[in-house]
Amino acid sequence: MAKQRTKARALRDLLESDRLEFIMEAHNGLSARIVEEAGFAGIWASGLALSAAFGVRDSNEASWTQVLEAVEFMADASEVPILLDGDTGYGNFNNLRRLVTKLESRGVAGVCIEDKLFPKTNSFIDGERQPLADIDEFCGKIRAGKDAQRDPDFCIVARVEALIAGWSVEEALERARAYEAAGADAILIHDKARTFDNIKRFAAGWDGACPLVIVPTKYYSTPTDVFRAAGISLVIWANHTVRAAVTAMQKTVAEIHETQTLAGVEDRIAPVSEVFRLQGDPELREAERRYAGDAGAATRAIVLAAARGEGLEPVTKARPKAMLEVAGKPLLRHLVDVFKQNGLHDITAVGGYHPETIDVAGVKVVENPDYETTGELASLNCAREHFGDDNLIIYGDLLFRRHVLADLLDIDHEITVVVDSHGRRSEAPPRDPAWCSAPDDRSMFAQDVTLAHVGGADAPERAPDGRWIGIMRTRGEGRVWIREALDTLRAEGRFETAGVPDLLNTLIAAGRTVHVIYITGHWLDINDLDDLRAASAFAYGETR
Ligand code: SPV
Ligand code: MG
Repeated sequence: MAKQRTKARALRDLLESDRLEFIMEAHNGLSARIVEEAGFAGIWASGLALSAAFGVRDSNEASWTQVLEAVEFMADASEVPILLDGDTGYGNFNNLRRLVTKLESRGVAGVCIEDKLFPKTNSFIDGERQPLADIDEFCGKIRAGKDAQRDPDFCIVARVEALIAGWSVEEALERARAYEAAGADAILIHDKARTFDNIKRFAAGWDGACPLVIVPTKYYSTPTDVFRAAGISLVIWANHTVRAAVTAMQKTVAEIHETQTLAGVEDRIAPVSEVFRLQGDPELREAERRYAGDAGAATRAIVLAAARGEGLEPVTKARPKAMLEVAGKPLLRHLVDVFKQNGLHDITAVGGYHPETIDVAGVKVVENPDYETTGELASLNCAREHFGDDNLIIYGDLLFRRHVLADLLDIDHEITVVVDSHGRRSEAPPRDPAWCSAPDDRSMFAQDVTLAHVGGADAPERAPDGRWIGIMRTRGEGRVWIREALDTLRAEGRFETAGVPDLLNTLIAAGRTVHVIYITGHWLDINDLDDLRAASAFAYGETR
């Protein structure tokens, strides 16, 4: 197996690459991940940004161990190499040795140290008044750092502050040559001028082998091609992540403070789900499934709740059928309560009509934006990321007694559906009629019955054995079978408008066994205003 490139090697490759490379500032784990996701091949752990995020000045007010802690979170959150802005090394050669050792142990790829005195001040604050380090002392520090590193690829970037402190380009070059001789892996030449002129002269006069690194914060209007032409190796965009965050935070909190509501800002800020994603929550869900035994493998419920509901228009002007009030709470709330009583806590509803009104604690909502022109399977497909090994797929307009679900959860087959052998006697013909391998025989305990067909189209000639009530469960391989059946429907051009009965019939046609558990009543669905009235009585405990 090929050995994975270390982060230190990756930073070295960036410095030594023959094209201009870029790294971007980050100041905590979250911003590190954002920088990496944007495509940057490396991260600048900026002293300015880190201290700003801590709410202190860029004057070594945060201790080096506090910086170390922050940069460790950044290294954990990202795969790309981090170059830490190590200021002056937080002391003398000995402090730098300890810093290098600790950085290596935390997965940081390199450190940049500047030739100023501890405690340093940010280069853009009274730069001229800042004393430079003695060249020999700084060279000793570089040598000590290089001797301390264990990984030969760990990089020490020597930062020349001569131009910042008002010294000449010649002084900067002399220092850079000394630092290279002391073992530096690259030279960062910094300037606070608004033009690139000084650094261009520096680069032209640079006769060393070390790659050159720049921080164009002040001369930002210089075209990037000019840096290329000057032979620069690495550009650091040094503080724009924290500055972007500052502007966004200031605007948002000011508006919330002024308006005393979240309504105006909600659509302009990242949803909480995006924060979860950046935190790596999907990985934890997956790990729970693998490692947390039963709890992790728990059944997930996918509720199809996109429909407004024909026959219910007077009461569904502003919400889908699943959010209709029944006995004092939305229908979906009743479902969730039964799920929770049966140990189902991973619940996703697929919304379509007024999805914003689907607001039930404990329910994740995904949207089928095309619900008006597509069918149930298209909605189901919108929830595919929420599928696990064990899924309950259920219509959102049902009420049923707790035992219906408890019995279904006791069964171990790949695919199982619930069929009511009493049907809905009031219905003629019944919705979703179901034909099974055998009728419901109450005298037989745990009879093994399979589904032969569901729905009116292409139905067998004989009377149905009951009615499919809109609940199915898939386990293990069943999920793969469903994916295959969806592909078949797609290939036949039927996917867009197909319903769950089409899925079941396609599974059966493919030779998959769909098991049946029979029930006799103890449930209802809501298709008209009469059903809605009956639902209240049912929910209050009167079975029909
Ligand atoms: C930093 O990002 O902390 C730097 C670069 O050191 S600068 O702020 O330009 O000095
Ligand atoms: Mg700094």
